[in-house]
Parts: sequence; structure tokens; C-alpha cells
Amino acid sequence: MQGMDHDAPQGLAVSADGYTLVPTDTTLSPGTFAPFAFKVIGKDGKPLKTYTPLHDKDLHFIVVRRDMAGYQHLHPTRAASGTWSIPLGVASAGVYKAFASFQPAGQPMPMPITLAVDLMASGQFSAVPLPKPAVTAAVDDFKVRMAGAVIVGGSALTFVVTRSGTPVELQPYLGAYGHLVALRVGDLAYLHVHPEAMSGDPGPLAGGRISFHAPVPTAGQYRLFLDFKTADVVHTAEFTVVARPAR
Ligand SMILES: [Cu+2]
Repeated sequence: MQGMDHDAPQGLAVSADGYTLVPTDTTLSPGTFAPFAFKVIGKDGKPLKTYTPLHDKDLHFIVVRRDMAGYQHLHPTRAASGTWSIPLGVASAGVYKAFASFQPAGQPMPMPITLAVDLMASGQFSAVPLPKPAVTAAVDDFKVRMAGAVIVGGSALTFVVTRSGTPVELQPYLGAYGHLVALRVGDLAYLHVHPEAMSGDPGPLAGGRISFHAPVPTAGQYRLFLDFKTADVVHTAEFTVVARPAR
């Protein structure tokens, strides 16, 4: 899959490939949930209503603050009109970036499109420094260890999820045993990451190990957000990584 043009960074524009992300409103009130709605306007000027599911969903909606804090991976619902909506809340003030990632029906596979728009949450903003690069992350009761090098052009990454030192049983989530989003530090370019094995078998996976191909386009820092599901709950482990140039 490496080197294909759909591996190019996405999520840097509100409009690309003839599709435009149009939110109803771009302001958020920190600390409260409010309906958030948007449309994907197609080449014909009308809301896109037909999608090809990608990782089990017609559309993936990612919200993160510009300093990489407050990551959320959501799945809005689509009305017959084509309008997507979801209750959306953010904990604190700042500028957030909202990504919509989808595959229009009838387009050649695989061609996911990721569009993005900034959302503004008023209030006192306190920037969170980017955590230092590390190969382990703690989330809830779990520890996640990352192995593998991040190299421009193609990276093979493996994550092992443990609890109290014992690998956990992973449940299928979004067509695989985990879902990984990589955002470039500086501009929040969105990388399309491929799970190495899809969960063709719908049963749980022992050993807590998941692998991905992450085709990073440039050297430098990225923030990785790994969603995994165990005991019916989804958790997100976050890592800062440094991509090295290809040799
Ligand atoms: Cu999703």
C-alpha cells in the first residue's frame, strides 16, 4: 500500500477532490454538549448522501484541539437530507480541528477523503505542551507499548496492550482490532493508516497485539492516537513519535 497517492497527507483543507465540508456552526461552548451538524457538499453542489463504508463506518469524525489535546473519535448519524449530526462537547477553550474522513460511493477504492475545519471554543485558553516522544503510554488501567520504527515512506508499528502486566483480549473495533490516527505536529496533517490485519474473524483477539502501516510523508514529529476495545469499552492511547528520513 505504500507510495500510493491516497497515502498523501490529508485534512489540510476544507475542500478537496470536489468535496467540501460545510458545518452549520463553527463555535463551541466549553463544558457543554450541543448538537453539531455538517454536510459534505459534492461536485454537483448537493449534500453527499451515498458513501462506501470505510473501517465499518460511512464517516469518521475526529475532533482535536490544535495543541493535540482533547482527542475525540466520533461517529455522527446521517439524516435522509445528507446532514450529519452528533452531540459534541469539548472540555476547555481553544481552537479545535474537526476532520471528516469518508469514501464517496462510486469512487475507485481505496480513496478516502479527509476534509477539516477549525472550530472555536471561547474562553481562557491554556496550551498543553506536546508530550515528549515515548514508546509506552498509559490510559485508564492499561499500558500500551509501541514497537517499530517510524520511517518516511513506510512504517510498521506494533502495539501491545497490557493490564497489570498481562496482555488483554482485544475486541473487534471498526473492522480491525484497533484504529490508529496519525497527525503531523505543526499543521495537523491527517495520515491514513492501514491496519495490518482486518478482523475477518469477528471473535476477540488474545495477546493484545495490533499492527499497522503508517506511511508518514515527512520526517519530524507526529502524534498517534490508538483506539482499542476491550471489555466492551473503547480506550485511546496517545504517543508522540519522531519520523526518521528513509535511508
Ligand atoms: Cu471512526
